[in-house]
This record gives sequence, structure tokens and C-alpha cells, in this order.
Amino acid sequence: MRKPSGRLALREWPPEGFRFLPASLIPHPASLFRLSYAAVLKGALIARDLITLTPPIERALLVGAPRKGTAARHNLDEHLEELEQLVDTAGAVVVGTITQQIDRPNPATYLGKGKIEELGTLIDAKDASLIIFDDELTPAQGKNVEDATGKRVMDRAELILDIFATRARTSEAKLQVELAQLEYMLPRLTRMWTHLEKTRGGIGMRGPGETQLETDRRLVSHRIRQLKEKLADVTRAREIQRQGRRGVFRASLVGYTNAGKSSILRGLSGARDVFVEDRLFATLDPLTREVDLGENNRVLLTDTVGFIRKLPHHLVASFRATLEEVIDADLLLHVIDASHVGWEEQRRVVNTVLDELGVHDKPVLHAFNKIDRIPSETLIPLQERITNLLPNSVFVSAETESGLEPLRRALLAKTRALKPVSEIRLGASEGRLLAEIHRLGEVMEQRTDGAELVLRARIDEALAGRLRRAGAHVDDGKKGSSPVHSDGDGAANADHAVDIS
Ligand SMILES: Nc1nc2c(ncn2[C@@H]2O[C@H](COP(=O)(O)OP(=O)(O)OP(=O)(O)O)[C@@H](O)[C@H]2O)c(=O)[nH]1
Ligand SMILES: [Mg+2]
Repeated sequence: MRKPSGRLALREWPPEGFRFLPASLIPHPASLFRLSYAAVLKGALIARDLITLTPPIERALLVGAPRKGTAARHNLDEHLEELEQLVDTAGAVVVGTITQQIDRPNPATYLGKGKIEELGTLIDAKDASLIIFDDELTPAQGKNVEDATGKRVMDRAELILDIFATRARTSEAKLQVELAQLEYMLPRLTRMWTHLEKTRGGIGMRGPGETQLETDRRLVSHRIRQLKEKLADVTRAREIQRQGRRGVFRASLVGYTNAGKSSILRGLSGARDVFVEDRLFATLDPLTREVDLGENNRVLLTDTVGFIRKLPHHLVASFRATLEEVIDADLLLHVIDASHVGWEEQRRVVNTVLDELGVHDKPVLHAFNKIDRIPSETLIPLQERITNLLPNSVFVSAETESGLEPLRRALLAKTRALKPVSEIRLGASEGRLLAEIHRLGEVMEQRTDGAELVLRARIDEALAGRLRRAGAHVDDGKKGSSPVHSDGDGAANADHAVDIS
């Protein structure tokens, strides 16, 4: 079984000596020295300062309750382990787990009465402050479990939204997350108001409480409309940006969170500023870097947010502008963590999200990553099985020397497939065009024919279009290709081996 990732294995929490201090707040020894020095100067007690400044860490109880007869019940341990990783990423600590296979969710409390009582006992025993369900709760179920246990209840969707909210950096990501959170919150406003009603007393509060609830609904709906308008502007701006990039070969990394997408971008481009972390949702904002594939072939490679099982649909909907831009590439590079026991399910999840985004006819190259973690006696049969299933796959490691070479070669083949060998004729005085062909194309032969220069070179559609418009004669062997005016990337798909699964 895969060990929980993160800075600290959850079960090891709290570490000795830092009982209620999250790892991110543990000071570096050097800064401790500076702090103690300052503290001595002020005559203050440093330990007291640190403890009083630290917010309490949530102690979470996990609830996994798949339906009998569903596939999820077989993967219960793995799903809960993933939920633990999400909890860790959100900065809380898991203090216990409760599981049950259910025929169907109880409409009032999701779990049955007996299990809710068991949950109450466990909360007391573990001093838990938060309950997290792996499955989606209706607003009523969430409220009822909160009433029954007296503790805050979240479902997986809310937890993921929370992580996105803390990790969003750009204004666009913040807008998108806020929209998703408000959409999630709207049907749950009653539950939030009930809390206030309880603390302020019932009779006498009900009228104003309801009015306030209505006011809040209106305010939230108004903000949702505003955010949607702002995001529509973002979509338009992205569309313009996208047009500017037409003609350059673009590939996008997609895949399950933590599969190694950012590591691959870093490895291929050599860009050290790409953020890699053994946590879920390390990347939220798309990042594009140029990758030099050699022989005058380049690809603009974009990294983006990873997908996960039960990704809240509000989130997918509000991240649409970003994701559409990302997947509007010539090629999708689907990165799969081959060393993960659940890679097949993860691959299905990614395909489902891509379906949701309307991706049906994109060429996909599957990159099975982290093969350095698989012993060779397992790797060989796995490679055979995968190659039968998806012949268009490469097996890579972002961690080993030359581990990404098969992917680099596959990308080179893809870019070259987009650049047919063409015969180009231009006037001998066209020095600028000649330089452009040498800069962007792969020149195989060059000769003069009277007053003309004749070249045989691999060039892409965009360059071919520009040359034709400048008066050159370009023959790429396609019927009627000579006097064409298109410089779009529409031809990209035609030459690809389409491998959608
Ligand atoms: N052993 C091994 N570890 C890898 C490999 N590729 C990535 N990792 C590790 O896997 C973890 C996740 O890598 P990332 O590149 O951040 O994964 P990601 O797909 O970008 O993840 P998100 O941005 O969270 O969706 C990091 O700890 C990497 O060091 C690999 O080929 N082999
Ligand atoms: Mg990443």
C-alpha cells in the first residue's frame, strides 16, 4: 500500500516537542536564534509567544461509506488514504476513521442511527473537532449530522474547495475558486444560519433570521453573477492570447493530481521555477514553458491543475476558462503514475473529466511515469499489458537521468509529423524569408534554379502559410496545397495518430 505523502505522515502527528504547531510554522533554527535574541532583548518568553500565535489544528475523523455493490467498496482503503492526503494538504490531522458499507444513504443523516452513535463515541474518544465524509452529502444530511454530533461536518467536495481556496495564487484562479465556493454554499446557507439561531436563541430570532437568510441569498446570487461576468472577460482575453500562439506546436499535460506533470515539465524544459511537491494539487495555475526538442523543433508545453476522483462539478465548471485554454492544444499528454496501485481508476477519472470538458477528438499521448519505482519483474509485464491496451504509450521517469528521453523522442516525432517535407521556391533576393526557413524549419537541401532558390525542408503549416502569402511557392505534396492561405493549426489533428480512450 502506498504510504501517505506530505511533509509528515499523518499518523506520526504530532511530532515530539511541537505539539500544536504545523510543520509550516516550525521556525528554521537560524530564525529561532534571531527570535530568541530579540526575545531576550525584550525580556519576553519566546515559547509562550509561539504557542499563543498558533491556531489550533483541526482533528479530523474520516467517514468512508460506499454503497454495497459499487466498485468503490473494493477500493475503500485506497480512497480513504487519498482522503487523508487531502486532509493533510488542507493542514488538518486525521485522528480516526469510521467505515461502513451501506445499501443506500440514509436521506436524513447519510449513515444509519447506530453508526451515528458510534461516530459520537469516537469523537469523544479522539477529541475530534471535524468530521469529513468521503461521499457527497446533501445540505440536509450535513446539517443533521452536525446537529447529532455537535461538530462541523464537511464532505470531500468542500475539502477540495478549501484546498483550492488556500492554494489559488492568480486573480483568475481566485475568481474561479470563489465562484465554485459560492455555488456550493448557496443551497447550504440555511445550515449556516441555523448555527446563529442556536447561539442567539430561537423565539424572536426567527423572523429576522429568515429575512437575513433571504438577504444573504440575494447577496450571494449577486456576487455569483458578478464573478461569472468577470470570468467571461477572462475567457475572451484567453481566446485572444490563444490566437497569438496559433502556429506553434502546443502540448498540454493533463492527469491525476500528483502523477508527476510538473516534474515532467521541469525535466523537459529545464525550467527550475516549476513547482513540484509530493502533495495533492501542488499546481493550480497553468504554466507554459518552451521545450527544445532539437533539430529546430520546439513545443510549448503547458502544465495545469491535476484532476481527482469526485472533483466537485462546480469547480470543473468554474475552471472551464483555464482548462479549455489548456486542452485546446495540438496534443494532450496524459501523465499516469504507473507506480500507483490505482492508476487504472485514476486514468478513468481523468478521461471522465476530459469528457465533461467536451474533449473528444484530441490526440492523446499517454506517458506512464514513475517507472523507477516499479521493480523490473513487475515493470516488464505491466509494459506489455499497457502497450496492448494503448499502443501509443511511453514509459518514463522524471527522476532518473535520461528517464524522459522516450517522451522527448515521441514529442519530436509528433512535431515532425506536423511538418511535412515541402519543396519551397523563392526569389534569390528573399533573404528574410530564407532566414526564417532556416530558423524555424529543418532544411535538408538548398540549390539555385536560375533566379530562384529551391529548398527541401520540413516546415509547419503556419510557416508554409506565411511563405505563400509572401509570394513563395510551397509544395508539400498535398493535392492543391500550393496556393493556400491557411496558417491555422487545423491540420494538426490530421497527421496525428489519434489515440483516445
Ligand atoms: N520516484 C519518482 N517520483 C516522481 C516522479 N515524477 C514525479 N515524482 C514525484 O511525485 C511527486 C508529485 O510530483 P509533481 O510533479 O508535483 O506532480 P503533479 O502531477 O504536478 O501534481 P499536482 O500539481 O499536485 O497535480 C513529487 O514528490 C515528485 O518528486 C518519477 O518519475 N519518479
Ligand atoms: Mg503540478
